[in-house]
Amino acid sequence: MAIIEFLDKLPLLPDYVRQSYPKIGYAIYTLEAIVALLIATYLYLYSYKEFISPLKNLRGPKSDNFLFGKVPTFISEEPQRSHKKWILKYGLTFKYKMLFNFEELFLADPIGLQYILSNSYKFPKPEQTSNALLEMTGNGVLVAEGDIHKKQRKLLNPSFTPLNIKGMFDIFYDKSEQLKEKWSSLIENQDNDNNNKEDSTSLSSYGAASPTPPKPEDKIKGTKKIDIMSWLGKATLDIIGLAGFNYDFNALEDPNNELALAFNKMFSEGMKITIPVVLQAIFPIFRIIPTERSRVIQASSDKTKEIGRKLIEDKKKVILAAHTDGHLEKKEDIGNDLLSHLIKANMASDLRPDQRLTDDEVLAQITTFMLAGNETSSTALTWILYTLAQHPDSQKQLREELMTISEERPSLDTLNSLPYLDAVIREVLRLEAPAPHTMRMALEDSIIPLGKPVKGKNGKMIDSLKIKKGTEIMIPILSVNTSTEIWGSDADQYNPNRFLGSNNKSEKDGGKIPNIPGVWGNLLTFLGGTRNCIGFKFALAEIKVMLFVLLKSFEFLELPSNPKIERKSSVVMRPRVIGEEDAGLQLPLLVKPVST
Ligand code: HEM
Ligand SMILES: *[C@@H]1O[C@H](CO)[C@@H](O)[C@H](O)[C@H]1NC(C)=O
Ligand SMILES: *[C@@H]1O[C@H](CO)[C@@H](O)[C@H](O)[C@H]1NC(C)=O
Ligand SMILES: CC(=O)N[C@H]1CO[C@H](CO)[C@@H](O)[C@@H]1O
Repeated sequence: MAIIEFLDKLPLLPDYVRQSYPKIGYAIYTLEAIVALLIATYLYLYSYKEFISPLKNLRGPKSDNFLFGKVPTFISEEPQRSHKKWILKYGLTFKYKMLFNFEELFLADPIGLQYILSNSYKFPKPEQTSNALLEMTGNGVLVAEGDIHKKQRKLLNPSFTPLNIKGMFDIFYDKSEQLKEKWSSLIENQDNDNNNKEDSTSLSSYGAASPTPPKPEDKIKGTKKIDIMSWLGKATLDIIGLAGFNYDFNALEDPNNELALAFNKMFSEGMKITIPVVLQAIFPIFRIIPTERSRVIQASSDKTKEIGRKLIEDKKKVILAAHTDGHLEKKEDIGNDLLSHLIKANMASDLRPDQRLTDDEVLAQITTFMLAGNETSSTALTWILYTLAQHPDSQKQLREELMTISEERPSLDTLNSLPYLDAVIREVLRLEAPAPHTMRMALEDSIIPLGKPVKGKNGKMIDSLKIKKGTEIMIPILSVNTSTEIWGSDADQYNPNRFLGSNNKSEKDGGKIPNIPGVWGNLLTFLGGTRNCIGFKFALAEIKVMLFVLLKSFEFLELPSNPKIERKSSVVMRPRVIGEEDAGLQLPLLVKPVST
């Protein structure tokens, strides 16, 4: 039973499989024989693949074992930490193995990345990634490839113009102010600390300040321990709902919104990695077997679609009504949300039928906005406030800059004219990129140019890399953001001044900001090239408004009990308190009204 014992040690094996061994009985022995044969074949192919790999000459860390490659290492420590070690050892480009010996190319080389990102249709997302996304969002702009993507991007781009983003400003302010009111009343109302002890995950604690009560030393008069992450998440969900498709989740008040519940269920189920999921990813034939996961996803996605279709129908009616009156161009008539702009663009009379999106494609954009625009923004804001709590001087300097603005609701242009606000956001998004990495796959054999050649196994320098069709490429957004090879010796340090006037830039670099092929601020945070983040100006505007409102009202301090925060990386990288894992993802800070 050696193999079974081995399987038993696998972290991924669900309990119900373990419990069913005795029942399976002698069939196991037959199975063992088959498995042994498979392993022999596998080992043979393993050495064969190794032998013919065009990446043969590229160096990289040794596998942890022949079945799982480097996966155990990535499970046991933050991948960024391993990446960093290996960059020091092998340079910006190397390879390692993942599950079942699949080779992955690690590419942090700016020139190489530039090449991949500007030829994005030749380097699509790997099939497992796009299948998982397809299941959740449908064929929206995050998933579509080639001409379909081009068509969608073209129709969506006008939704994100600065003019249209300005039209969403009231939503940003309304929700930021609503959040501010919530926090103010939590701080005033100190008595409810004991109410949220019972069950941290139940809906009854939905409006609680934090999932775990404050320790005695964290109870300081006039302040409150607040889990900023969940609260910011409610605000960003409300914002993407209203600004995205004129739908009020009202998450700041209401835990029971049906669309939010359906989507959350779909998302958490979709992100689970279980044996059937892994098998289905590797052997597509297994996809015909229905799993609990696909059932849950299907049910939630039906619900999501039903609500989305209704939104689209209503919107179309409004537009058609306005159109017969000859008012189509008047934007008051159709609403200022992303979906309205899209539907309007899609109904324009000068489009050929093949240039239009189908109703299903329009629908897919709604779920795409929910997926791409909620957690990313809330995570970004969470890390920004956390970093400011760790750097009180920087927080003070930023607050002083914001206080120079006397208007209650300054415009986008006014907010964009504040250099320190911009520098702080850039610096935190550099160090804490909400999406820490992404994957691509070569659609055909390709040659990738390298800006910083790396030494091959044969001792010669490699300045361009031949890769085979199907090679998977890891784009380590965060490691590029924080590589000392790229940013200089203070790459790990929070130093917003590196983005400011010449006196204040990173000394080691002599004030030089490196040339990274990102769409924004020389950072890869929003990626770059033809498939950059379409929402990046939206996100920055939203973040600036929220910070403006919140920092003028509150001071953010680390808790005196000084809990250790760790980073959990799935699709986005989010915080958790060590020792309070049961409470889920959270980031508690001490929030204190600004004394005036
Ligand atoms: C700080 C917040 C955000 C960050 C860090 C971020 C980051 C990213 C990244 C890294 C990608 C590339 C993903 C990949 O191709 O592998 C991306 C794509 C995308 N983002 Fe964002 N995003 C943010 C906010 C938003 C918001 C608010 C929206 C919508 C309103 C949005 C919509 C999208 C869409 C639709 C794509 C797919 C674009 C395409 O493939 O053509 N994002 N984002
Ligand atoms: C939105 O983001 C927040 C915070 O990250 C998360 O708790 C919430 O479940 C998300 N909601 C949806 C519907 O995606
Ligand atoms: C440079 O940094 C210092 C303190 O870090 C600050 O007082 C000063 O205003 C900054 N200069 C510029 C040009 O932003
Ligand atoms: C969030 C995160 O993983 N940050 C890392 C950024 O990179 C530096 C150095 O490369 C690490 O020290 C941080 O932990």
